[in-house]
Amino acid sequence: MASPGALARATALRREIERHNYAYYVLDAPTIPDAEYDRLFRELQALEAEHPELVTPDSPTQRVGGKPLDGFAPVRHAVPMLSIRTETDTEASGARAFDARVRKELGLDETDLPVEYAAELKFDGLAINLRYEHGVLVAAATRGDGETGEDVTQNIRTVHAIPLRLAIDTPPAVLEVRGEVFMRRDDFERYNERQREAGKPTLVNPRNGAAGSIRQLDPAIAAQRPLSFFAYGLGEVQGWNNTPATHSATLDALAVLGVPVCGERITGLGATALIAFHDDIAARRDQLPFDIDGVVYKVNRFDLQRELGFVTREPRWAVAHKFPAQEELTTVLGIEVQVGRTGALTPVARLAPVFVGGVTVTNATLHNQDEIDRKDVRVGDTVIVRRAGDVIPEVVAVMLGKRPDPAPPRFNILQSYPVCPECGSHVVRLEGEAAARCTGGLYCPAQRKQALLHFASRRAMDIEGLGDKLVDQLVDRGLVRTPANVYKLNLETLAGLERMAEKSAANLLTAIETSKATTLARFIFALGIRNVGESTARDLALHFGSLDKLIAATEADLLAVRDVGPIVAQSIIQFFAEPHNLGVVEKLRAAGVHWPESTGLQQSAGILAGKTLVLTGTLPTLTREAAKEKIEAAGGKVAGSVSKKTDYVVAGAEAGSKLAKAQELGVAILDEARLLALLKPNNKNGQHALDF
Ligand code: 5U1
Repeated sequence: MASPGALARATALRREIERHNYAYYVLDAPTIPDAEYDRLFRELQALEAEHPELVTPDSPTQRVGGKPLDGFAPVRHAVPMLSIRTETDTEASGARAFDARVRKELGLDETDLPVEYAAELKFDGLAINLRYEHGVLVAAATRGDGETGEDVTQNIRTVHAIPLRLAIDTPPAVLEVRGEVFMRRDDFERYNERQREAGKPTLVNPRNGAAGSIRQLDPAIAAQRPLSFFAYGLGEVQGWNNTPATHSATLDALAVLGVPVCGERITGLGATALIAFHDDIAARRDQLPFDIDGVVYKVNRFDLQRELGFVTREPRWAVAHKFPAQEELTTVLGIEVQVGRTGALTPVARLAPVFVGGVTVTNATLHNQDEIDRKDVRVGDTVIVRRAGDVIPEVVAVMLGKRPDPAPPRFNILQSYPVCPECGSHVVRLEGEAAARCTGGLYCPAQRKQALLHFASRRAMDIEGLGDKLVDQLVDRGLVRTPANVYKLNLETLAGLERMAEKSAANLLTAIETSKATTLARFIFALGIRNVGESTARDLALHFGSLDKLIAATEADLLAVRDVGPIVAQSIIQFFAEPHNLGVVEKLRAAGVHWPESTGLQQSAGILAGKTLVLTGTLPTLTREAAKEKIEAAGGKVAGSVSKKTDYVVAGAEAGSKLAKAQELGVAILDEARLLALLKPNNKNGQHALDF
């Protein structure tokens, strides 16, 4: 038997955890760190494990999901769960028609005042009835046929936004709350991302995510799905003091009880208020954190609702005013690719025209090969296509049951597009990358603007004044096709461009001229080879010393360069394997772009291979970092302390105990000049400092 202290502690923990739950899941404003929440939760779990008699149905520990079920038990609703009439006219006239019907039924004419309405969102999820007895959630059921639903209490308990106990000291004997369980878009995306990473099945859309989770026989699975809830009405009510007289006041009262209620709602007079709400929400629909398929208008006063009554299972006092659907069915006529600014090939489904999200859609993105494989999209398939606002339409899922027989072949980007449809360069897919890419870099028209901007950027060829507005004009007017054309620009051409005064044109020409004298590292970086950033370009320049050596390098040669791995090596090889890219490089050289070349480090590469050096004291010109870089580039290793294994100690001013130790052990000692001489490229035969 639990002590009064244990009981009090369990009660206090429950209250506190539910308070944090409400702040986190309903208000979206966490009040304590996750670790602290976990600590409270674990304390309650431990208490309940020790004293099982302390477990209550409203304990937060009951949210984790119990045993799998064989099926859902039928539940007869105490008050039928009605459906709502849908106004299919998505224009303002839809709201006017509803107002006109209500006024007619209430016997109002033009001389009477406008009717007061409550307007709210039509959530895209699953309708649920929550039954609270004496403030505790005792049952939850789906709508079913309106008379009888399914008992989904176990799964509903896992929805953290739904209170297990109402926040009221003297609760009604019975309070049934009706509303919608749904999944926020960000939760849906995050969930799917995690599933993809784990190689597990993803959810088709947030609505299916919500409905599928609640109708999941294993509550433990439902518990992993991030669901939300908003209330929009009542079922059976017994013993509720001060029952509100209007719909809007009811929702306000539910919010006070801790039940989530959506803030996007208004009360207003007549059709004008309804139309304003409809248009406002339609304009912001895509910015809402969850999907809706329209708005709902309700006569606000309950006495008028009662007067209006029902037709079959639909009340006369409410209507759902739909927005254009965001998902429709259509067929895939073909699959093509679009080449993006970075050379990525995005597969696009060509669709039989379909009206969705307010426009006619004929194309939808398929993202990449992995997505095509995951959804198994094939030409001829019937697919669900989705368009939400400005978002590019996408193929959500294939209706496999409607696949033609015999089944069309799978689509493979590399097989269908071995070369880029824009420039004819080879298409490759590098290991670890989702996208297939065109290797045409500098030459590919689709990548032209991006390639030019990168080429001219400060850390590349540093052509001041060649920014995006100018690049747009130069490329759009066909004046520049590749970076080599930049060196052919003249004053007359430039001065003819928009917003280009003669002075700016002259400055740009000077910048172009100055950029011709560059370094090999900058030039390599400017080429925009995939995976070759500034520091890799520097390493490559240092290692090879000349562009021709880099162009001729094999994979093994490239792998010998510091920090170059197989992916970078492949990118470089593929870039120079493309004759178009070599052509541009040659034209740049012919235009006068030049840099000092050297024999590179690769001849002396390994001059310090296997050698361990220790740096001590202050060197006259080199920083410690610079000295370390040079030693490592020559294959040497820099250690922190001197031992018998040390090959050289490089000593500068105020060298201390390390120098003494080197002398004691007879380790060779170098100064900076000797180190540099050792590392010089013309120290061809690898003469070591000891031989000086
Ligand atoms: N917001 C909201 N959604 N919704 C759906 N209110 C609302 N009311 C409904 C339904 C089916 O039905 C009542 C009008 C009975």
